[in-house]
Amino acid sequence: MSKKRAFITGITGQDGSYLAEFLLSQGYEVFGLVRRTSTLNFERVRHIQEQITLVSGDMLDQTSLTRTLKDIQPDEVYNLAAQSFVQTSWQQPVFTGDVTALGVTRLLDAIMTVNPKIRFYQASSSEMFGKVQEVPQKESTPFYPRSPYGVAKVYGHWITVNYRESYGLHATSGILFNHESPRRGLEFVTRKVTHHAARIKLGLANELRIGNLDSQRDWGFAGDYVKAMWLMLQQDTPDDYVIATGQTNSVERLLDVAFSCVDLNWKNYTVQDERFMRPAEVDLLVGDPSKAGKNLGWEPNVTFEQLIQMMVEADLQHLKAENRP
Ligand code: NDP
Ligand code: GDR
Repeated sequence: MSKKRAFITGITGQDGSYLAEFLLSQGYEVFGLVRRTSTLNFERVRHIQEQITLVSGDMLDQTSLTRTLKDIQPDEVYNLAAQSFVQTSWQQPVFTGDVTALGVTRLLDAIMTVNPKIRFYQASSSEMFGKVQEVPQKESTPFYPRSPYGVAKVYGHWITVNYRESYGLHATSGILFNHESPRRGLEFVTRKVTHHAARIKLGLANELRIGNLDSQRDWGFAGDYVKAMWLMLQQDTPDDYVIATGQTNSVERLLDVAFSCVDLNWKNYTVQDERFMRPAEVDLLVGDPSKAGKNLGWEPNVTFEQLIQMMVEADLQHLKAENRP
């Protein structure tokens, strides 16, 4: 029997790299979309580059998406590409809408043109709940996005549902709460904190400038969450699922846990800085993953404390290797 083929947009990102590893372990042939850049940014997939095929294209370019699907003829498409940093979405609202919202329609349309039997996963986000209308948030909770990014993701969610209902596509929206890892971008708060805790411990920095300490997030491990994406596409009937741990922690607690890992008190090193405050904040997110537990048999394996410890240890190791004389 020939191998199943998966196409991943956003393969060079945090989730793309974990999903590619997972699909390879399931025996898939894995293809990924990459943007042309003057300097290569394949660090997260370098260790598997020989086992995957990277194809050039862009979520802004319809032709590249349709042509790629025609060439590859995938069974499953995972749309992880996005301008994914909430803060940047206020500086680049139109670009964020183009990639993160309209990009979804471009890809769905390419599927319609090439083969409507292709199964489709859309990377939706807990940021759609924004100013939350109920606690915890579940699939039926109304959306109230609080940033251009959140608004773009609401569009991506509904266009996925719309193509499913209009054309009968096997299209699924996974509403994932924050998930992190040692491969998380340095601009996101967990990695920023673990990286700085490690730098300060090693004497490479002496302060961490940070924004709102009170916001609360439901943080899980990216390696656990990519499995849920795959499980969703293995179901006979497409549906939408919340993926979360069900636990929430504040940024202040994140600081506590990360700095404790290196035996330091965060209060001695942290400075609050207006530049990291947002025009509108999402104060509290906590998801109810019970539908995913029941229908997909999915549950998270890594706790918040284990996750932060894993990230601090990885940062210490990287920094020691980088700074070895
Ligand atoms: P990253 O920011 O790490 O990765 C984003 C990926 O999208 C990168 O590979 C990036 O490529 C690619 N990309 C951006 N713009 C384009 C474009 N115009 N054309 C083609 N590719 C593009 O995000 P994550 O891995 O953390 O998240 C994956 C997806 O899941 C995103 O859609 C995100 O919004 C969503 N999500 C993430 C959550 C999280 O907590 N991590 C939670 C809920 C949803 P390049 O490397 O070239 O920049
Ligand atoms: P988020 O993640 O906006 O939830 O989006 P981020 O880590 O950027 O912020 C989480 C919370 O921490 C507060 N915060 C800071 N954030 C950053 N980045 N830097 C700081 O210095 C800082 N200080 C406090 C923020 O205000 C916020 O409340 C992530 C992304 O991965 C999205 O793509 C995804 O959809 C959602 O998670 C679910």
